[in-house]
Amino acid sequence: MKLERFKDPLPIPPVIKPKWKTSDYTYYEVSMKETKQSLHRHLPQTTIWGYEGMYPGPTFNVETGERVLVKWMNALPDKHLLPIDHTVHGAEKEKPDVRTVVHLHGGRTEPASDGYPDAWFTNGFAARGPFFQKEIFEYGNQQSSRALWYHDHAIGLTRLNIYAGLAGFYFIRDGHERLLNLPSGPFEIPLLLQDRSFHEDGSLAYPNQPENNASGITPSIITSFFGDTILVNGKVWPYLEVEPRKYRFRILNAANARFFRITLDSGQLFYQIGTDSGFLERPVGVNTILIAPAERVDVIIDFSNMGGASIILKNDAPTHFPIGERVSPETTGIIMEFRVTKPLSSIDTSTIPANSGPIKWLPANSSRKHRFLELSEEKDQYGRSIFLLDKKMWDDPISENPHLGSVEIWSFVNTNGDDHPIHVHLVQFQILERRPFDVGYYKKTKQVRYTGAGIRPEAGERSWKDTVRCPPGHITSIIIPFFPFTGQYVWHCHMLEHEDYEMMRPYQILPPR
Ligand SMILES: [Cu+2]
Repeated sequence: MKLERFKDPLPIPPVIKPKWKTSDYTYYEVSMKETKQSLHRHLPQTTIWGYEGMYPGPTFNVETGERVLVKWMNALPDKHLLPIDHTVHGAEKEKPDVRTVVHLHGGRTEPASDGYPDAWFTNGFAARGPFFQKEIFEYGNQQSSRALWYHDHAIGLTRLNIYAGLAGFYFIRDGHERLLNLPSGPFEIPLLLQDRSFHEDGSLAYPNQPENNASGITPSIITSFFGDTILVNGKVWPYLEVEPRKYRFRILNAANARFFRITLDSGQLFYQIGTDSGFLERPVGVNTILIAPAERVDVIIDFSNMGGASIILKNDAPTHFPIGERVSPETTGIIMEFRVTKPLSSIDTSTIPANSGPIKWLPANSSRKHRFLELSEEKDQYGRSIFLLDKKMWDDPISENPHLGSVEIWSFVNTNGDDHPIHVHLVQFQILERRPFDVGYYKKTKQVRYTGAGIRPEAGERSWKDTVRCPPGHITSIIIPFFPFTGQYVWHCHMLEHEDYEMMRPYQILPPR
C-alpha cells in the first residue's frame, strides 16, 4: 500500500487526568478498548486497541515521589485482532485469547504492580493469570525526572498487544528538571516511533507465519516484525509545524523489532541531554542517534535560524540490525517532517544546559558477582529460530537471584547475528563496556577469548539506562545495583518477537545477605 508522506499533522497524546487526588496519592483509571482511528488521511479507519481507546495511550505526567495508583482495566473483545501462535509458551489454546497486563517500563515498581507476564487478566478481571495479585497497581515514582513508558506485557501475546496499540508515555517530573530551563510546555514534544503494515481496508497487517514457513504451524510466530510504514504518535509519516526556536523531543522506539538510526536531513545536530533513565552529565551534539526498541532519548533541536525550512527526520538502520536489509529511502528511511512555518510566539529563553548534574559512576570493583549470560540462537522442535538467554527457557528454574542491596555485573555474550536490546525490570544500570570476543571459540569451549579492547559506551549512553544494546560478536557488560524491592521480576530482550518466544527469564531479588 502506498501512502503519501507528510499529509497529517503529528498528534500529541493528551495528558490523562486522575479520577481523584488526595494529599496521599493520585488515582487513575485506564480502560483498554477496541476502537477505530484514522492513522493516515488516505487510509480507511484502522481498528486498534488503545488505553482509554487511544493509540498511543494518554500521557502520564507525575512528580517524583508522587504515589500513583492506576486501575488498569481490560474492556477488550474476546477475540484477538491478530494471529495467535498457540505453540508459544503461555499462549496455549486453553488460555483466553485476549489477556493483558501493564508494565511501566523503567519504573522502580513493587513486584505485585510490575506487570509480571503471568499476572495477566481478561475483560472485567473475569480470568486471571497465576501471578495476578491486585487490580490496582501502585507506582511510588521514587525516581528523578525521566521518560518511562507503559505497555502491555502479557505472556505469549506482548508482540501482538503492543502492535494493536497498547503503549503510551509516562513522564516523571522534578524540580531539578525545571531548574534546567529546557524547552517546555508546547515546546516539549513526545515522539513515539513505530513501524506498521496495513491491508487495503486499513486494518493492521501482521504476518501469520514467516515467509518460508517449514514448521507446518499456522499461525506461526515470526523471528522479527518489520513494517513498511513508519508512524509517529500513531500517524503515518506526519509533519509538525514548529516555531523558529528550540524544542525538546522525548523520543521512544516503541517498535516491535525495528531499530531507528536517526538523522536530520538539514545536517543539524541533535543535542542529546538524556537517556532511558535520566540526564547525561552534559549534553552531547550528535549527527545521528541509534535507538533500539524500548530505548528513549531526550534531545533538543534548535530551529532558531531555520525559518521557512522543511526538515526531514530520517532513519537508516537496517533490518535486522546491524546486518540486514537496507531501509527504503522513500518509505522506511523516512520518519517525519518538521516545518519551521509558525511565527515565533514569544522570545525563546530556554537553554541547552551546559551541565545537567553529576552522575555517581559505579566502579567495576563495587560488584561482588559477575554473571556471563549468553544470547544464543537455536532451533526449536519445529525447526524455527528461537533465541535464548543463557540457553535457558522461560520455564527453567530461576538462575539470576541477586540479593537486595547488592551490585552485580551482567555480561551479555552475544553469539548470534542480531543486536538485542536487553531490558532488566525494576533496576537502572550503567554500561561498562562492549568488548569483541571470539564467537566460534566461545561456542566450542564456553571460554571467553577477547579479540580486542573494551569499547566505552557511546557519549549518548553515559548515564543510567534500563535497556542496553548488545551487538553481535561483543560481550556487553553492565553494572546493576539491585534495590529497593525483593521479589520476582523479569529480564528480557525487547524485540517483542524474541521476548514472546523464550528470550525472557524470571529473576528473583532475595533478601539482603
Ligand atoms: Cu532479541
